Amino acid sequence: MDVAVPLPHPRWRLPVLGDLLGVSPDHQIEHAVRLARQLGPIYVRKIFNQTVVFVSGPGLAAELVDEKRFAKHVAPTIVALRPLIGDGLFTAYNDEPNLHAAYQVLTPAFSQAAMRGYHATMVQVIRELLDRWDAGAESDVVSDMTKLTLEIIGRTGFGYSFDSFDRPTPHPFVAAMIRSLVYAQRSMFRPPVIGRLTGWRADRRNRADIAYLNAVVDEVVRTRGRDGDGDDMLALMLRSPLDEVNIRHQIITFLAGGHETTASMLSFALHSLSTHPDVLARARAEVDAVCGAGDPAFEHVGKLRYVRRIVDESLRLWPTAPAFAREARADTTLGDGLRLRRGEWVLVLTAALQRDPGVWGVDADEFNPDHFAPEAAKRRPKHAFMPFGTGMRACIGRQFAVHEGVLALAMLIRRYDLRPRPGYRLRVRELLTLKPEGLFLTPERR
Ligand code: MNH
Repeated sequence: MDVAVPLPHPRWRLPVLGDLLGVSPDHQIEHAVRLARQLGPIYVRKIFNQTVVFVSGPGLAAELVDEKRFAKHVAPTIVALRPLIGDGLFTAYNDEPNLHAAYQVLTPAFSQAAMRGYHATMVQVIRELLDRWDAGAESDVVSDMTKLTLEIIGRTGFGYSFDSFDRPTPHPFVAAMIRSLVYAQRSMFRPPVIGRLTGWRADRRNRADIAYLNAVVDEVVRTRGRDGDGDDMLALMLRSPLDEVNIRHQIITFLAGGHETTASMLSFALHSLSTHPDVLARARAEVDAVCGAGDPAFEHVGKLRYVRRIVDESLRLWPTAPAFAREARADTTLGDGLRLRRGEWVLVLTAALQRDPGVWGVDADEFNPDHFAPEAAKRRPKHAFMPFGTGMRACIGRQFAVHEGVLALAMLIRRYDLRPRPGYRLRVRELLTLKPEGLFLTPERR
């Protein structure tokens, strides 16, 4: 990488550790966002021997979304997941043959028609959560949203129930998955040699977790039978030319990617609704007007415009996948001075981009769904909001997550007021994705 104009960087830079000193692996994103505020729309950091460029300005972002010049980069954080999910959709390299084979097979599972097919199952699962919440006990929100979204992806995509609501805490699949995500994340912040010596215990644990995750997947497939019918994600894959190992990778990718980010999104949204009863009241009035008394129908979901703004606003403030990487397709210059050779890459820090006061106004840090009112959206640069990434390899599950999110919020706020714990202040945890920490709400029937 060649910098014509020197880029801003943090003040203390040490050999070996680079700029990493004093930053816990659990607060990398928070730290990166703070640096963006201090240093501006592009800055550079040294992380061990790796130079990473962080971009958070809408002008530079607009260049980076140009698919003729840039493509997804499978960044080190994603490479770290390859022992678990190999050439699955999320972790595949752009030129891997199975990537294109998987698109052919799986794209139909994410069409509007497919969403229509999943709708009744989503409603059914959400009703099971309502049954639990009707008891009126305080909810451990992240735990409950994790049960909800894992159950939804399990049943819609794979015809498989994790019996989530009959368990005190989410299925052990979730714990094993989170441990292996954390392991992958931490493995990046281990100093090269010392890390290898001190990490053997974690390595062993991780091998056991991967074996367990694979066993769960095999159970999901066995439950179906090799030539099972139906047209869910599993059926499409089992009838396809994708090989067994790749199908395994895809199943873990969809079970993990399909629930974790969405659960966090819903948790942040419920937190904001609990602290903004006016927003909740307005959304509830919309749900009453659009859906009437019965279960929301498929067609209703697209009409819940204000609830949709709540989902978008949550993803703006807390993009649960807070960054993505873009690599140069050919030698090029980014902005007015960063020369990138083919294959060199930069990180788009969505978490900072989406709070840029120059774009979002003086209340950029405030929860206000009217940031997504149509007039406001028209005035804003297009690439200031990218919670699902961009281009060819943007999130395939976007419509799925939005449909599920709007539907779940609608059914919850229609029925309950949300009482926060007195004095709770939002704390954000980073476990590959962002999620609220210590969030408890008491649902009260309206
Ligand atoms: Mn999802 C890619 C965010 C829900 C499955 N997802 C991405 C990317 C982002 C993202 C950002 C792009 C990463 C990159 O460029 O490196 N995803 C989200 C968020 C939510 C979400 C914020 C919920 C909210 N994702 C879902 C759901 C599923 C899913 C639900 C599946 C059911 N996501 C994927 C897959 C990819 C992906 C698979 C990889 C797609 C590809 O590379 O072609």
